[in-house]
Amino acid sequence: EIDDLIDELRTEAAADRPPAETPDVGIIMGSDSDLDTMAGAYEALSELGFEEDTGEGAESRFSYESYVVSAHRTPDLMYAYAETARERGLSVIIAGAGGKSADLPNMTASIAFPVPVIGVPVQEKSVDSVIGMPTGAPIVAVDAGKSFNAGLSAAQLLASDHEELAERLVDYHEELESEVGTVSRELHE
Ligand code: RP5
Repeated sequence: EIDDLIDELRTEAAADRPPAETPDVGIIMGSDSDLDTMAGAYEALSELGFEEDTGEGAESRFSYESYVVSAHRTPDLMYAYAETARERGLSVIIAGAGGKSADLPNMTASIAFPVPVIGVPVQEKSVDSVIGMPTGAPIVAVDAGKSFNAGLSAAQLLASDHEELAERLVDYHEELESEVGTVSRELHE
C-alpha cells in the first residue's frame, strides 16, 4: 500500500496540473497518535477557508492534504513525499512529530527544499530535534504542540501571492483583537 502511495505521488508530480487544482498545503505527521496535537493546523486552515483535499479535488480555491508519514517506519514514503512536493504543487508543508527523535520535519525540510517546512514538535522533548538544523538547511518551527500557529503561518506564507488570503488573515487578526478587547473591558467592569 505504501508503494502504491509512492507511485501515486510520483505520477502526480509528473502530471501538469493547474495550480488551482492542487493542494497548497501538505500536513504530515509521524504517527496517527499525533493527530490530536496536529488538529490545530486543520482548524486554523479551515477557519481561513481552506478545504481538505482527500484526493478528489476541492471546491475552495485553497486546500490542504494530510498524510501519516514516518521518518523511521516509512522512510521511502517520506523521501517520495518531500522530493515530489514542489512538482506536485505544494507551497508549504506542515510536519509534526513527537518523541526525542522527531526527524520527520527536519528530514522533510532538507529533501523538500526550497519548499518551506513548518515543523511542529508534538511534545516538549521533541523541540530540539525539530529545530536543530545546520546552517544552510533551514526549517521554520512553532513551539511544542502549537499546530494552530503552524496553520496560520502556512497561510501567511501563501498570502504574499494571494491578496484574498492576506485579507482573510487581516480579518482574523481583527477578530482576535476585538475578542481580547471584550475580555479586557469585562475585567475592567
Ligand atoms: C514519532 O513517535 C511520532 O511522531 C509520534 O509522536 C511518536 C510515537 O509514535 P507512536 O508509537 O504513538 O506511533 O515518530
